[in-house]
Amino acid sequence: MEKLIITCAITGAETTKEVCPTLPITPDEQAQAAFDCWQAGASVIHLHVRDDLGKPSQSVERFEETITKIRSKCPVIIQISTGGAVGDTISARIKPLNLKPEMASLNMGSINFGNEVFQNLPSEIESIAKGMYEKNVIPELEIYDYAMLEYSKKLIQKNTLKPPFHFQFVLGTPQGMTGAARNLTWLVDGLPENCSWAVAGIGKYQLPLAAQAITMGGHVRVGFEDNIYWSKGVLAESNATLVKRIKLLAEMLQRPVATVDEARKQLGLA
Ligand code: KMH
Ligand code: ZN
Repeated sequence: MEKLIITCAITGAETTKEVCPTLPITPDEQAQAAFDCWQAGASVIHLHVRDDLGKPSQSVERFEETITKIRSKCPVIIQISTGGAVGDTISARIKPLNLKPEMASLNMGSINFGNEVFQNLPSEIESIAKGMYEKNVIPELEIYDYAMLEYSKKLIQKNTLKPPFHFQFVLGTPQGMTGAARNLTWLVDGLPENCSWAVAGIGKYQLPLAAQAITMGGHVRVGFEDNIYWSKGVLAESNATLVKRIKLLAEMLQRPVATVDEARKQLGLA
């Protein structure tokens, strides 16, 4: 098995300070959180930013400021979000790609999200992918259900998606596939050859899916974007504590954790 890559999605677009008082939202808070997560064992930071009011934003300037601050503290791989928040226009969502981050998320289909639709039309997906490759940004393919995996494989066949292929299964969103163990097994069985994969379990699914991925050879995403709890009804102190727990779990299961350089190599970024 490859060494375990731990990603932390430190902020997201939906989590609020009201429900999670230690949520990092300013560039300084996010840089400190990224540093703490890196020290705890994370090699990738999945990044959304917020405006001065704490609202989700795709502002290039805010991304630039935050990335510069993270960079000054630690060498983590920064993966920016092109998903943004539900309702953001595609043009707003792709603007931060101009900063040419090492990686960015690429959402492979539409899904109900609360009472709204997180819309990703095929033409939009293909054009975002094209824009990423032009800027040498490696996509992480965000998969919320099996159809999105099948669609990704069609795009691989068409050469619209090019290697390296890294999939992220996001399981347990309210209207998406649940984080039942069999769902992850089924998705992994359907992967194309020569790819890597990770799982982001939402809420109560974060920990069990992480354990499953560690034993199946996948990688793991944790963080306040997906889950704010340490255990039922008990808030996690910080993103870093969630990362640390995965590192401990991996050590107990005898799966070595990747450094940033090792993660970069495994993901084909170098
Ligand atoms: N905020 C969600 C609607 C991504 O980062 O690419 C989408 C999301 C996925 O968070
Ligand atoms: Zn995200």
